[in-house]
Amino acid sequence: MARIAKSHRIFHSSRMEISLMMKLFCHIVVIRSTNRSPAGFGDLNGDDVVDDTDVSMISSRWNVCEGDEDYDKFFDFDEDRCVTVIDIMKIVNSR
Ligand SMILES: [Ca+2]
Ligand SMILES: [Ca+2]
Repeated sequence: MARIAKSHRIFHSSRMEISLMMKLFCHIVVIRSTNRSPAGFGDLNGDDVVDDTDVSMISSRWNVCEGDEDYDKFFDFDEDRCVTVIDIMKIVNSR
């Protein structure tokens, strides 16, 4: 019984992750179609636009957590000590 409950949780978690990734993908498509965005919070490289470069900068650090070699607190906007899809979505949504 516990094994079934555990596998259900994993399946449910995977479905949530897929849903979040689909939302991220849709936002990236929108960014690519507009190509440029006004600068603001999401301008990670300071070039006065929020674009694919900024999204790529944070996406390359996806699932990097405190203690990992590539962890940089700069990209951990919700300060949960990991760069997750939530941090990435903040950049995607800041365009
Ligand atoms: Ca930028
Ligand atoms: Ca985070």
